[in-house]
Amino acid sequence: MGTALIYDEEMTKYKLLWVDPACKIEVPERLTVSHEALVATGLADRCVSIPVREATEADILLVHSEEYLEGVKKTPYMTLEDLQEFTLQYGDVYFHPNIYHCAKLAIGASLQLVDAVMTGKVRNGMALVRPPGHHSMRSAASGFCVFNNVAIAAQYAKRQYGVKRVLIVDWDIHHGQGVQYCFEDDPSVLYFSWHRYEHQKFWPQLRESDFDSVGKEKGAGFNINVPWNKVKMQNSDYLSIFFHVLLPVAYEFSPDLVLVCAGFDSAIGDPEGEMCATPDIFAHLTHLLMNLAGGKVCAVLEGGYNLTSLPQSVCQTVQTLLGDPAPRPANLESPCKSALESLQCVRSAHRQYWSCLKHAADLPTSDISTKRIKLEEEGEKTGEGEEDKGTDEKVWAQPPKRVAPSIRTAVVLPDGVACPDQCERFSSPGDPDPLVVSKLRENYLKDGDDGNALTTLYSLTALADKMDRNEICSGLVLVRDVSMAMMCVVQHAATALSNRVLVVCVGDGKVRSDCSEDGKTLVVQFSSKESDDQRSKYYIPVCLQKGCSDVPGLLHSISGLLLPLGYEYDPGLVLLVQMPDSGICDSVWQQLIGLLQGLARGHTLVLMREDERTRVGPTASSLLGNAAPSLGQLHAPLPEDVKAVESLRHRLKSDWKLLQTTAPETG
Ligand code: X5A
Ligand code: ZN
Repeated sequence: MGTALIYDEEMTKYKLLWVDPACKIEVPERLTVSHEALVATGLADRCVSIPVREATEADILLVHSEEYLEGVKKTPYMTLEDLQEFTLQYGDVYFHPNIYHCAKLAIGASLQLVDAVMTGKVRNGMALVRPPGHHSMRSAASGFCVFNNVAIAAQYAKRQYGVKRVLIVDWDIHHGQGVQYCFEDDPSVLYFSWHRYEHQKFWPQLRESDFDSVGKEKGAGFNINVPWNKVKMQNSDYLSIFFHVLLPVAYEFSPDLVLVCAGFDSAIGDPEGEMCATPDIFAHLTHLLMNLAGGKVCAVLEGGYNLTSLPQSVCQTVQTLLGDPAPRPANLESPCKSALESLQCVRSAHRQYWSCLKHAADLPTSDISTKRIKLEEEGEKTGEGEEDKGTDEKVWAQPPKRVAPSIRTAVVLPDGVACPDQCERFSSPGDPDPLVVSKLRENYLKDGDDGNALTTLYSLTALADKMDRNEICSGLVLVRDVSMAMMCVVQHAATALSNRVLVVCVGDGKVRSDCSEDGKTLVVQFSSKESDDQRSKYYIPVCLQKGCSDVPGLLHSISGLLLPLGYEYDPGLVLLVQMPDSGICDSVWQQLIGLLQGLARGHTLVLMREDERTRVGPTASSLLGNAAPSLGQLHAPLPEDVKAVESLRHRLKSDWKLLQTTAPETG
């Protein structure tokens, strides 16, 4: 199953014909440089190329009014003066004799993408379009947008394919007010947008772009606005919104389709956004969405005006859609104070609608309006008193080439267990190193163990070495005694591996917590047993009431705890261990594998007990990069579990900054 790329040069064939400083950045080159970068990197060739089509009037009328359509329809025949006058009724937009044609192609491209994904022709894809769409409203053009491509795509998916729930993720740096207005009272479409806001001083300067516009009537809770009140937000600010708002809510919502308003004016160097997130962040934003909706992700270009960061960001997005491991999320800093304030406000505004936020201890319930006033006052004295978000550095390194190892997934399986398609059976090359063998025999083997057990352990360490050296991406090893094999890898990591190892342990069982004091390994264990070991920064036991069998509880701790820890720790290898009788079901297990592959360039090594043969298929499939099956709508996690996660976050947030969900108190 591939990735669709939908593009047509025709959409470069309109431009601004008069002087308008507000519109001069929206140029045809935006599209040509993006497409050329995809071609030059070989990514375009790896995609399934699908032709655009012209939207029909019926398509357009899914979102727009007849009067508005009739107006736009006349623009191809207008004189320059008429076009200018027509333009004047709208804000920050221009018309051109060919823009109506291009606008129909932009919708058509988005609908072709939805068709290809919904019919299973491809798994996911991206449409490179002009004009963008998310600002346009039922009866108005706005912000370079003529028709609302993504809003129409969502309505189309509901009509044409009976899609019940659509998630729209708008990571463009502007608020897609057109999308918000379209679905405000509609609970079947969850709209998420972050946007430069600066206490309503930034375009489009709308009161309703703030965090307290949560949707109306039946749609209350299904509109999520994250206002950025400062510029220069960084990777960690973006990620913390994903971990602590978008992902938990998205999993609870359980979309059948994910549409992305993929604007890249949220990247560094953009003259509109003035943010500092680097192009590689889009690999992670994309990756984190790719296990929702069974992997059905459709990205549609919106903004992006820096002709260097735009193509880089587009390439990161498409390469991730293609399944290549994301680059390491290196050097994440603490989210800034202003971002944490926004995060806290959004969580607070939505806690009554989403059970994943309901029991959060850090959230006030009713004083949102007070909070808003307080923030507004602070906004008056622009920028003073708070930390300065660094220098004006707008230089960034080009993301390094993402080279995937030639072997994606290697397996070490007992005799008689078939190797899943596309995996490689791994056997340690050459003669075993006698020193390593004797150490293994001494430390890990019991008296009754045979030569097989030794060979398996030896293969395990050899596989870890190969992954450490980026020769193999991911691995699966079935062993007799998982605890022992885990300790064997941990020890090996301490002495022989060059990279930090994140150990994720699913299920009960004693894990030696003294193994990780030096920070070479970070151990997170999910179990039903309270641990007496509550002190260490590098051993984190997560106790869930029903252990790993409770889906919402486990998922809640994955997005709110494991992912932020993992991203900040930035391991070179993830060791995922399934303890006997962990109680975890296949679909959550697959979600966990999928999400963890955003770390360590996808270097995930899974350990399971040798009698877990029925899990080999699903596990291998996830390691190979296939999307995990959807979990369905989630019920509320147990209050005790939410509280347990909250208190762990509280204990650890001074050591691990991405766990913060509130702004530090100031006097
Ligand atoms: C799609 C998009 C931006 C409009 C900015 C107007 N529009 N000042 O990024
Ligand atoms: Zn934008």
